[in-house]
Order: sequence, then structure tokens, then C-alpha cells
Amino acid sequence: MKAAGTGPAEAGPRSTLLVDKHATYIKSFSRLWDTPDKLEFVATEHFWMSGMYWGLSAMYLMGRLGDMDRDAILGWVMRCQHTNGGFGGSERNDPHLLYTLSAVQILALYDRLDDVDADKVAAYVAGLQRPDGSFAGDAWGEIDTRFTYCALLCLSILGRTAAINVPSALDFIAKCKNFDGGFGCTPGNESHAGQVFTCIGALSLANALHLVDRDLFCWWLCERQTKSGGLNGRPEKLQDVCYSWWCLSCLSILGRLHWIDRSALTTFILDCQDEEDGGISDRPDDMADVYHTFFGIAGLSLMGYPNLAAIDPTWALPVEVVERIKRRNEAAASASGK
Ligand code: GRG
Repeated sequence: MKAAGTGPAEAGPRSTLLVDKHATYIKSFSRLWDTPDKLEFVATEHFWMSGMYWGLSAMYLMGRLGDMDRDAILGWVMRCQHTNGGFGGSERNDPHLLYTLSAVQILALYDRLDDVDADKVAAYVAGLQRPDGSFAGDAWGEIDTRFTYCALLCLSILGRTAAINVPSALDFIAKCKNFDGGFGCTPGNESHAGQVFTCIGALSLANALHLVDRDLFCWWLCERQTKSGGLNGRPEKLQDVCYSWWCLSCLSILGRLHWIDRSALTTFILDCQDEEDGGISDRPDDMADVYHTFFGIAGLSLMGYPNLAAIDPTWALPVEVVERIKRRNEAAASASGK
């Protein structure tokens, strides 16, 4: 727990990023599958794969990936794969597109993409595309622009985008665009900063950013900054550290990062740190978690915070990892003569 009444970040122990504290905090979650008796772990078991991606990515950005138990983690990831090629959030969960992406991202972070049969994973992803171009998250059929991004990113990492109908996926995203320049989860749904990230990310991956009304949309994104310095996800809602990623990544992709007050946002994120036990929370003095820890650090990375590795706003992976993936895919394409 944090001491009550801790002052603003400029004045106290939260004035800088507490790398050692956050690394110790994240490391404590590195063997989630060995903690079957802890309520908080059982309750989150269905999304451990994403939790692992958040934790490992945060560690990478802080230069601390080496602190994690790589072989145990990679073994666990592969145990979560199903015979249809998809990955579950844990060994006991059904396959889902989001956790398949998280698993592939983890393999990319460790430069172990060769461990997976890319054609098999691609067939699983392609099987979730619907005739209107949209994607379902899993066999149960929920449609959401989140899953379009998951599909495009997963296949981009694996060098297999040819397995899906990309133009039709883009048509579906275009139908989700709203009067404010933002995007929702399906046509007619309200713009939300999380959804806009997935749509801008998908358009960026497919080189289709011409479909964005840049100035209108970036204005909507800037309006997300509240007096606290933090960003919210839609009008009249509370600021939350995670929007430092969902909004900033879009501004970065669209070349408008300078449109918000980066100094105020940095102070807000740092003030959400738990200076005793490590980790970052949604708002100052709330309980920290791995999700907000990663997205807070990722937001700081986008703003060029000192001594953090750079993160790619489209791929949601460290820039160095993305460069390695692109080299790998180019080499594979030239070897096959494509
Ligand atoms: C690889 C980075 C990465 C992402 C994968 C799953 C996914 C693709 C993206 C999720 C995008 C999304 C919808 C994020 C929003 C999450 C969030 C904070 C939802 C909260 O919604 P509300 O309505 O909160 O509870 P507000 O802030 O509007 O009150």
C-alpha cells in the first residue's frame, strides 16, 4: 500500500520511473501457472497470456527482460496452444484470437518465432474472418474491431497476411468510423480510445491511413487530456493511465504526439506508481496491476522517457523487435521468391 497523501510526482519519490521496484513487481508474476491457490490469480487465469505479454514487454522496455524465467515461460506458452493452431489465455482455456496474438508477441520478444508452425496459426486466424471482412474473437462469434487488429498484427508478425482478405477487413473498419473521426467496435458504436487504437493500428499495418480524417480525429484524441494531465477514453469519463497508450499510440502513428501536454501526462503517469511495492495503477493511489504498469511505461516510452527502449506504436512491441521481425519476414520472402 502507498502512504496516504503523497504529494505530486515532482516533489516526492514518484518523481522518476522506479525501474527496480517495477521489475521486482512484474517478476513476482512470472510463474502464474504455479500459483493455483491464489484467488487473484485464479480469477484472472483466462487472460494470463496477455498478462505475460504486458509484463514481458514492460521488462523489455526497462532493459530487464533477462530477469524473467525465459525457458519456463516459453514452455508454458507452447502448452497453451491447441490443435487448431490457436492459443488459450492459459492451459485450461479455449483458444482465442487475442491470446493467440499475445502468444505470438511473446515468441517475438524472445526471438523464438521458429517455435511455432506459422501456417497452422495463420489458418486458425483466417478461419475467424467473416464474409463482411470482420473478425470474430473465437468460435463463439463475438465481432469487434479489436479482433481485426489482433488478426492483422498476428499475421504481420508471422509474415502471413496473405492468408486473410485484407481489403475486406479494411472495408469493415471504414464502416466503423464515426462523425467525430473516431471508431467503435462495430458499425454505429460510439468512438472509444481503446477501439480507435485497434482501428488505427490495423489501418497502419495495412498501409491504409488515408482512410483517417487526421485533423478531426487527432483533435478528438487531444480532447481526451483532462486537467489532471491524464487522458480519458471518451468524453466525460475519468482519466486512466492505460489511455496513455491507447491515445498516444494513435497520435504517434499520425505524427501529432506534440498536440498534447506531454509533460503533464508524464507527471500523471509517474504519480500513479506504487513507490513501495512497485507497479502502476489507473489513477494515483489506486491498486497497481500489470496492465496499467505496461501501458504506463509504454506511454512514457512513446514520449521518449530517458533510458526506456522505444516502443513501436503500431505493433505494440519494442522497435528493435519489430525491426528483427521485418528482417526475418523479408529474408523468408526473398528465399521463397515472393
Ligand atoms: C497488443 C496492445 C495490444 C492490444 C491488443 C485487445 C486489444 C488488442 C485492444 C483493446 C482495446 C480496448 C478496447 C481498450 C480499452 C480497455 C478499457 C480501459 C476499457 C474500459 O472501458 P470502460 O467503458 O471505461 O469501462 P471508460 O474509461 O470509458 O469509463
